[in-house]
Amino acid sequence: MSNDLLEQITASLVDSDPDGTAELTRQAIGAGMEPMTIIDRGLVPGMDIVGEKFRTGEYFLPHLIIAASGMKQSMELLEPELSRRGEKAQTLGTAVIGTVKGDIHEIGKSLVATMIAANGFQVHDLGVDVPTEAFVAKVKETGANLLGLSALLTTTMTAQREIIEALEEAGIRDQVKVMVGGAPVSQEWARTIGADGYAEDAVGAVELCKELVA
Ligand code: B1M
Repeated sequence: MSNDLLEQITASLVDSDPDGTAELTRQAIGAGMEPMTIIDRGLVPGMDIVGEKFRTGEYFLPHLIIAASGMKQSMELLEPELSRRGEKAQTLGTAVIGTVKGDIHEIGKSLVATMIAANGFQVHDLGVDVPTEAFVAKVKETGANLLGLSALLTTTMTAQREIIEALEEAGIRDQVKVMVGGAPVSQEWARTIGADGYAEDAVGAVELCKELVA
């Protein structure tokens, strides 16, 4: 039954039925499923299939936009559930997070932000298409000990390197641990640009953040 629901959630994203995605997510929550199970085994596979169909030319930009709206509606239902599970977490530090300039992919970054917040970080989410200077200014202003940089495009991941260089120029590189992530990003890339860590997904991001500030 629960596997059926997860498969239907995946299919609703692939079939461009965002209201269906939201309704099925509501049903999955009502059935007592864990929010991360719904995300990892229902929603993310759907987004991956849509992305792959876009890559091969079977789907076009409107398909991406509609799928993203389905995922966003579902995330709005799931975020309070994720936060509730982290209610008792202690404060581990202050994190600034955003998607780098030129990049408007929001969903993965917001999921990471929600999960970090649910696990004890005070999070300042700067949104998407964030200029390099805005990251540096927010780290200075908040005294953050963690900076999360999301990039979903091969053309924008280079901004992660730029931001690390800007932190060095501003003399605050030692104050803050830098975590990078996003589909084209890898451990190797993180090492190349001098980031402190790379996380593949939101659960990995939480573990990494805890390690980095330990
Ligand atoms: Co676009 N897009 N998109 N897109 N999009 C991708 C990324 C793409 C892989 C699709 C494809 O071709 N297969 C491709 C990138 C190719 C590349 O560069 N290698 C692509 C492209 C080409 C584009 C445009 C250029 C298309 C065009 O206009 N011709 C354009 C660029 C716009 C821009 O940013 N300037 C574009 C636009 C869009 C939409 C706006 C329509 C929409 C985003 C809407 C929104 O976010 N509000 C969109 C979508 C939805 C996608 C796909 C289908 C799904 C992304 C998503 O939300 N996934 C995507 C294909 C794919 O990824 N399979 C694709 C679900 C989300 C939960 O996962 O974001 O990967 P993800 O986040 C994960 C991990 O990556 C990680 O944890 C998250 C949770 O597990 N993670 C972090 C992410 N950030 C992290 C930060 C961390 C740690 C972990 O620490 C800080």
